[in-house]
Amino acid sequence: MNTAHNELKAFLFDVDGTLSDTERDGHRVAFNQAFEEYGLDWNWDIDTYGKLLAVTGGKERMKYYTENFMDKADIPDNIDSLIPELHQAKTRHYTKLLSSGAIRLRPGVERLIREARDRGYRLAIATTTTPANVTALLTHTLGEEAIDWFDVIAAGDIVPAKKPAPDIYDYAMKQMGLSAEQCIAFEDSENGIHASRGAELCTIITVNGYTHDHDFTGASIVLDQMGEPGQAFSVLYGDAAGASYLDCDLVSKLHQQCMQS
Ligand code: XBP
Ligand code: MG
Repeated sequence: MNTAHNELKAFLFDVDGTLSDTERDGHRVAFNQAFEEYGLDWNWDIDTYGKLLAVTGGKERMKYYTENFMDKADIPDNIDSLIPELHQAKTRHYTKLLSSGAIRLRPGVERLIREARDRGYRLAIATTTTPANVTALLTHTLGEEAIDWFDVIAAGDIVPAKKPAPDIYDYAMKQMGLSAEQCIAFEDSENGIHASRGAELCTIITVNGYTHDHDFTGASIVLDQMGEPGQAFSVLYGDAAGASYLDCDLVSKLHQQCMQS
């Protein structure tokens, strides 16, 4: 039974991999465009990028690449000043890609967000990516007005410790004046669920091509997608109570179960 203290009030969404499959054909492509612009012969193929996703944050990912995938002798001397420059270029390429409309939302995301709004749930974003990327994605998929649907867009360097640290979720909840019991998180990756569970949030997972083998211990449910009427999700872990797509009723049921466990 819900009390005011643990009544579900807000949906907190991760962005990359959860709202949209941005990594392989979005961020990866933009990184490679930035490398080319700067005359570097670095090229992140699809498999290599999967390994690099172990580290969240674009600047952090580039540093990790130089330290773990390159010969020391090949690392440019000015790497510490080069990475922020490369990252600015990458953000420019990425937001341009989004403005072309090439990156869409995953199935069920727009429907769930609209239903949540209609039913009075509050919305927030908790992501590692740069704020400009979130704005561009929301604007080019849901429209300009969608930015205002979210109480908080917690993103990028606003907290120093990125996912898997829980800080970005803690920040978003603090801004909203809500406790973890009053929120539920939507994630797609192991780093993501570490962050959300670390912030004591019940968590719904939708996996993608890069994350289907991740460890999602602690998830309320693991799905292949949110699904739509007529486009059923597959349940990889958990109990969907007979539903074939994720709607607010199922989110609320999963939250209640999680509160009782
Ligand atoms: C997202 C990320 C980000 C993006 C790149 O992780 O790891 O680093 O790939 O974004 P999550 P920036 O979905 O767990 O938040 O280049 O803007 O940092
Ligand atoms: Mg993610």
